[in-house]
Amino acid sequence: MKKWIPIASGLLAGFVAATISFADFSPKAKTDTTASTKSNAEKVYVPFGEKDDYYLFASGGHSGQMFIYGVPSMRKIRTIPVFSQDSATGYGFDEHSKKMMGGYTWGDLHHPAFSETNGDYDGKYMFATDVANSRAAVVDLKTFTTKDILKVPNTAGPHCAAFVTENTEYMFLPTRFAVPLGQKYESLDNYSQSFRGVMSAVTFNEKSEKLGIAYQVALPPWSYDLSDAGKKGSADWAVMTTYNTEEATTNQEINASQADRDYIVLFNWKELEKMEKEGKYEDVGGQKMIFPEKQKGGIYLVPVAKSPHGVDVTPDGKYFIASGKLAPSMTVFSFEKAFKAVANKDFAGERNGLPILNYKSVMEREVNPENALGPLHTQFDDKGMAYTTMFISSEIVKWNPKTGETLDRVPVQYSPGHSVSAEGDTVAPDGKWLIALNKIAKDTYLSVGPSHPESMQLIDISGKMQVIQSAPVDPEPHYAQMIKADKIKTINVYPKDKNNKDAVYKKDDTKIVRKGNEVHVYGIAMRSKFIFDAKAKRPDVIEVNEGDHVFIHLTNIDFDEDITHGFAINSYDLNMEVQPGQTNTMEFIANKAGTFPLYCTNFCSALHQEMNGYFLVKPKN
Ligand code: RUQ
Ligand code: CUA
Repeated sequence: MKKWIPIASGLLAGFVAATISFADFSPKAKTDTTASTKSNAEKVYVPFGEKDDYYLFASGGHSGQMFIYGVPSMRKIRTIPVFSQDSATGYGFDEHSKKMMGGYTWGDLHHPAFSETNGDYDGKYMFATDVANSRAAVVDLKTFTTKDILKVPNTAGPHCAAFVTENTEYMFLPTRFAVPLGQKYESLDNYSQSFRGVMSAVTFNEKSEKLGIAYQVALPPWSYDLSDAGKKGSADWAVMTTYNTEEATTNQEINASQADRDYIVLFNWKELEKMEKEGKYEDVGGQKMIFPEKQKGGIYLVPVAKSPHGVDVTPDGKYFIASGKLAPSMTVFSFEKAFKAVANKDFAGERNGLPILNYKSVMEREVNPENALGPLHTQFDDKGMAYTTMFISSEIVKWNPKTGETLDRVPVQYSPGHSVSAEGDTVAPDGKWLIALNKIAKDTYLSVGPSHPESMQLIDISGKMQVIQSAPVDPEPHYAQMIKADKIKTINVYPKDKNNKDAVYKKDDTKIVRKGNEVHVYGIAMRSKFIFDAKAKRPDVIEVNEGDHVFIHLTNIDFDEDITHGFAINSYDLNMEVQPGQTNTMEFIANKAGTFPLYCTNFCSALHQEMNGYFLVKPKN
């Protein structure tokens, strides 16, 4: 085993990545052979005309977006704008997406989660949360577009989400930063009395395609970190890690690392749901807030090695595994033992009114692979084996949760945060592939100056672990999920929508309507022209008065896959997209008088360059 330990493992907690040299760039992984006769290049090569087996949905971190890659080719296919404006698609400029974004211009997207049916990814929706502006979003996988965004009150940064229960009943959003209820002003001297770490039970209605909040829980003022839902026998439960149970209000680096143990919060969401149904909550600014120190019986604490970062439930739903980023061990806990401890009131006291389960009664085993440092997150394969990322010793460790035995190790370049395995968060992972999501790329790619992209390394886990491909990702993929490609069924064109009053499908129906100082344009985009009013002398010109409130409703009548049109007005800082068959609206005040060319931004035909017109704004006087 020793030979697998990268250079960095000799160093302790100091930020080790900086000391790793290029010489460590995976020469062992490259020369190591497996039973497979295929070369590594062949394994990742997807010939023209063939498609990847898996979609990878990677969080785009503080770009606020989601990135789609194909696996095993590791080719980037698309960016889905979610929490930030995106001029490539006009997202955040058109009326609908602008409204969804709720006045914010950016987001920090961390953990994407697929919708699930019976604990398996169903390929219908993808959820994500925004740590920066406390929002939750849902992406429709028929169109790869964001359907709804919800601003979550009383919460400041749901870093620990998203994760969904077995049938997408709930997505729980615990907060990373504790704040006073209503996020109102409060002196930090009153932190312990007045601050709370609120968790929200977010629901998704498939019919209306809207997110909502069923209830919230006012947890102690701690920081909550990555969480996971139970599976099968533990499906009614969920777990999340905590840190800063010290309740430090400054210099957290030191002050939040004092206590030897923090907690895993173990909660029964069926019990919380019952409390909500029975009215056992208080109204806090219109939210149903459950106070667990008053409503007992839904939430328990389990002591865990200090400042844990992640907790993951095994595919069989029997265990939850926590990794202590400041303690070099993974701790395996048993759900069955936890249920027994709950039933027997096997408590070791209380914290903030929450019962603490006896560590010894719930803990199954502590696992300490030799010289493995900085364990963060765990994924699983088809045989139930665990793969844990080691941030400090820069490697992936494969081990058996049932015995604690270390099975394999592979160095990665460098400092992996999460890793993701094929269908890894389901009740039946696929094995085959694991991707290390590395925080530091260093000298992996052509230099782009002092700052580099992050990197994703594809690891073949069908035999002895082998790093076989690497792709830059920019910025960091906090987490990703990998789904079988054939589970996703996209549409080719948007169908005609008779109920949409803004849609126009025939040239003769185009028109410009004025109501006072409101101007509504009902236009079409087609190869290779805009028609705003077919009866006008110049059908591709819009003329308004300075100060008019303008609505441009535009329908793409090319019902033809991949023929997308864009619409931009020069110097007006406006831009939107209409995909095949889609209707979209742009709303603005014509506050600048003058002559402004308008044009299609998407190269849609040989005469795309001719797809333009004028937006004329007559001055007030
Ligand atoms: S995090 S590197 Cu934003 Cu999931 Cu752990
Ligand atoms: Cu339409 Cu270019």
